Amino acid sequence: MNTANKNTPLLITIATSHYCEKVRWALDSLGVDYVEENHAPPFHRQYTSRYGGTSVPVLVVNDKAFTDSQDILHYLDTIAFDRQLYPQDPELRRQAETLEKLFDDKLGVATRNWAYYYAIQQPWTILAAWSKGISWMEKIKCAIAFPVATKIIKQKYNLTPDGKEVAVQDIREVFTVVNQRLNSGQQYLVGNNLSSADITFAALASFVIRPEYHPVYNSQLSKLPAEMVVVINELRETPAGELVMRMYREHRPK
Ligand SMILES: N[C@@H](CCC(=O)N[C@@H](CS)C(=O)NCC(=O)O)C(=O)O
Repeated sequence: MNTANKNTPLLITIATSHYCEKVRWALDSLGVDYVEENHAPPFHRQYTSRYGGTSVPVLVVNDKAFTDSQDILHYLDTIAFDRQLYPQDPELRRQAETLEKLFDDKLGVATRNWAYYYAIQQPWTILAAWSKGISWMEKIKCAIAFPVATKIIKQKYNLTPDGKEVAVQDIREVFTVVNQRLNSGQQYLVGNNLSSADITFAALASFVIRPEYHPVYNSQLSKLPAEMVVVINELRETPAGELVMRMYREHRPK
């Protein structure tokens, strides 16, 4: 629950959401103080709708609210002093924003659908994930609504074997784009510094890489279904997968 004073930015999240991890990482990397308020789907909507949003993350700062992760990063970049999320050079900035959009629109959707496809087959896992950080009252409501909520999510995200195959295909396509950008040994996706593109890629790919130092997910694969482990191991071996692991190791503040 929000206990900070009213000037402290409030980040409304579902704890396990990778779009929320993207914004959390940006806030942490800029050293911005904030309070995170976790909710479970579909109850998050009760809180996001107050600010005109449907999905999480939502960032509320004084009388302003930002309801999309890229808008949040743009805003944070305007208040940052010594570090930037976007390159100063206009052409590099354009490249970072274009990559971020591709990751938001294609990679984040695909990795979520892929991870949900397996998680939904283990109801206790998903209930535990949704319950992270939420109040006792919401935990009870979440348990009661769980059968209906999972049914809705199955339909909304097309959590079928075919839907999962489409998701894997989309993930591989985005990884190919990233592998091509890294083919001359670049350390970062754009220019010579960490940018929104690296943070977004690493956060949104974290379901399929399971890097060490992730604040929510464990990097151990032993409890995951064998089919997931095959894909994770394949992607970890790629330059893009190595980038995700290195970004978490070197740039994800505790
Ligand atoms: N384009 C949005 C996507 C955010 C998004 O899809 N969030 C998911 C969590 S992973 C969500 O809130 N899903 C529940 C819903 O849409 O009601 C962003 O970048 O902020």
